[in-house]
Amino acid sequence: MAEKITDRDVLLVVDVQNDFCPGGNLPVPNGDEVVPVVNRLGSRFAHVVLTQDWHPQGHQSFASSHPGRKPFETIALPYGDQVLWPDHCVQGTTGAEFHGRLQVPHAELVLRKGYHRAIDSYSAFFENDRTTPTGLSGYLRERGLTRLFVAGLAFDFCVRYSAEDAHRAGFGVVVIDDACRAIDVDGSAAATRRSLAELGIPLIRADAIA
Ligand code: VGL
Ligand code: ZN
Repeated sequence: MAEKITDRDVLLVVDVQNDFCPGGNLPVPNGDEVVPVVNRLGSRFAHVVLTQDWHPQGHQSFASSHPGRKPFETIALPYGDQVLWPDHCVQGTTGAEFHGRLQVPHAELVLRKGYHRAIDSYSAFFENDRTTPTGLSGYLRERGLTRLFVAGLAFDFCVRYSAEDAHRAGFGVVVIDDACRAIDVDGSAAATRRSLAELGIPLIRADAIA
């Protein structure tokens, strides 16, 4: 079934940044392969929003902020369990810049997230405490944008949490499978597929968008 793009739809391009691509500090396997797919898709949407992971140095989600801990271990923080990451997407660094071949000049909003030192933010809507909003739902509602097509990195973290929060906030949501790549920590990619299915969030291919 083909999904037809309307003027109330927005393409949400999640974290297509150097650090999440091969050669970066937290490379998502084949992360750069989403770039041409996103570029083609982007040109077909009137409305595009980009998110940018944007951490201060010494961010709590960095393993380096927790002596004796290593990347990809999980620790308990006041707001819940947190996977520890290599330092990545530090504000103002090359790693935090969008991939050099990403071409969506008409994107209307760049939403930065993860800038509070003590809270990570996977979702474009809420930080990982699940209560601090980013402002995105207000932005979308004020602009009359009602359905999100979600693409980018990483499928099993920021794409997943953004899609699920959008759904819970009452927006229509579609995830574009071949426009995403996963990190896959401890089965997180399969868990994401199960969770999206349980919530009834469709996972479609880019060529199913008319
Ligand atoms: C992400 C881990 C840490 C993501 C961001 O964009 O999926 N993952 N920060
Ligand atoms: Zn991050």
